[in-house]
Amino acid sequence: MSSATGAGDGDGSAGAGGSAPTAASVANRLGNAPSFAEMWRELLPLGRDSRSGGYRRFAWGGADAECREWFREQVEGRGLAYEVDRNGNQWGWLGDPEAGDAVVTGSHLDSVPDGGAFDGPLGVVSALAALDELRDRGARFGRPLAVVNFGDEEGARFGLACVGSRLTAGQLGVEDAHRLTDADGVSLPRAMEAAGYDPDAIGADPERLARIGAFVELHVEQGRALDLSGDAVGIASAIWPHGRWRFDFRGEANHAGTTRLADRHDPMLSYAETVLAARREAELAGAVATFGKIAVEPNGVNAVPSLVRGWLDSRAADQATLDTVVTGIERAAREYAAAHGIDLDVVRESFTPVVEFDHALRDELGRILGRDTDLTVPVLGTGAGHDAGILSGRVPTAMLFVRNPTGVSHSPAESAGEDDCLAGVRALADVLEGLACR
Ligand code: HGY
Ligand code: MN
Ligand code: MN
Repeated sequence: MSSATGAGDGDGSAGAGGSAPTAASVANRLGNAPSFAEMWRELLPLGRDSRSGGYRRFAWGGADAECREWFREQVEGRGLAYEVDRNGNQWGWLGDPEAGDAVVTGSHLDSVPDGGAFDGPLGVVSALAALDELRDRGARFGRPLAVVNFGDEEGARFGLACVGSRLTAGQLGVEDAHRLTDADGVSLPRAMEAAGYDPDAIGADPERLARIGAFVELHVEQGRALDLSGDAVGIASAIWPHGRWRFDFRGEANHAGTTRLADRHDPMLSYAETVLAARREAELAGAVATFGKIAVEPNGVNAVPSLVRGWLDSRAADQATLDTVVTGIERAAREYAAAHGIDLDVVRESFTPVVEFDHALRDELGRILGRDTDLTVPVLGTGAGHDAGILSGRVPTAMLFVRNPTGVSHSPAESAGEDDCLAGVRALADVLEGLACR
C-alpha cells in the first residue's frame, strides 16, 4: 500500500466491487496470516463506488455483508474464537472471554456516503495486524484479548451514529432502534432480518461490557494536528459534544413558472437562510455547524417545494457552546420561517455528550509509547465521534490516532501514509502488550 488515498492509486488494488476474499486467501495461523498490506488490499475494493472512489458500506447492506464476511475470515483464519453479539457487532477472542478484564481493540467497517478508506477500517486492520505482531513477538497474554468490528458506527443509513455500540452500552433503547428507518422507509428491524440477523435479540449487553477491562480504538486522525506536530501517532484526550438535528421546513407546493414571488411560501428560502445562519453562529462561537444532507419534496425543477428537510451536524468544545450555537441556529430558522409563512419542526436525531477518555488509561498509553524514546506522544482532542466515545461511559477507554497528512476525512481523498499506518500497528501492539501481557 503506497501512501494511498485508498483509491487504488496504482497499488495493484482491485477495481471497485471486488467480491469478499475466499477462505483460502486468509492463511491459517502458524506465521502466515495476511500482512497489513495484504489485508488492506483485500478490504479496499469492498463497497467502493467506481465513480466517486468513495465507500458506500451502509449498515446491513450488501457491502456491509462483504466486510463482515471478510472480518469473520480474518478472525477464524487466526484461530480466534469468532462471535457475533446480539447487536450484530463482531468479535474475535484470544483467551477465555469469561475470565474477564479483557483488553479489546477494534473499530468499525461501515462508512459515510463516499467516505474514505481509512475511517474505521484502519482501526480494524491494525487491530488484527497488532495481534499478529504480538504473536510474532512471542507475547504471553495474561488477560483475554479481543478484536471487534462495531456495526453501524456512521449512522449513514438510519441517521443515528454508533448504533452497534450504543445498543450494547444501553444508550439506545430497543423501541427507539426499531423505529429507525432509512430513506426508502426500510426499518432497522427489516434491514437486519434481510441481512440474516434477529432484530428482536438487540439490546443492552452489560454482561459483555463487564468482561472488558480496557478498550483501545486506533483511528485515522480526522484533522491535521499530527501532521502539524510531525508525529505519526497520537493519543486522544477527549471528544467534543456533538449532535444531529433535522430541520423540516414545510411550505406550499406551487408552479415555478406561474406563481408570483409575493404569493409563494417557499421552504427553500428559509432553509438557505438557515444554512447561512448556521455558519455565522458557528464562527461566532468557535464551533462547527454543517448542513450536509437535504431532502426536497417533490424535488422537481419546475415546482416550488412543499417540504425541505435539512440535517444539521454541530459540534463544539463544550456543551454550553454547543447549546448556544444550536439555539441560535434554531432561533434564526424560526424567524425566517415565520417571515415566509413556513412551518418548521426541529428534531434532535442523534447526540453524544462530551467524552473525557479515562485519564489513567490515557497516561498508561503515554507511558508505554514513550518508554523507549524520550519523545512524548502528543495528546489531542477531536470533534469526531467514535465507538470508543460511546463505550467510555461504561469501560476504561482510550484512542490512538494515526497521522492523516491532509486531515481530510469523510471523503474519498482521505489518506494515511503506509509508514504511519505501520507505526500505528506497532504502537497498538506495544499498548496491547503493555496492557495484556505478563
Ligand atoms: O460523525 C462522526 O464524527 C463519526 O465519523 N461517526
Ligand atoms: Mn466517520
Ligand atoms: Mn470512524
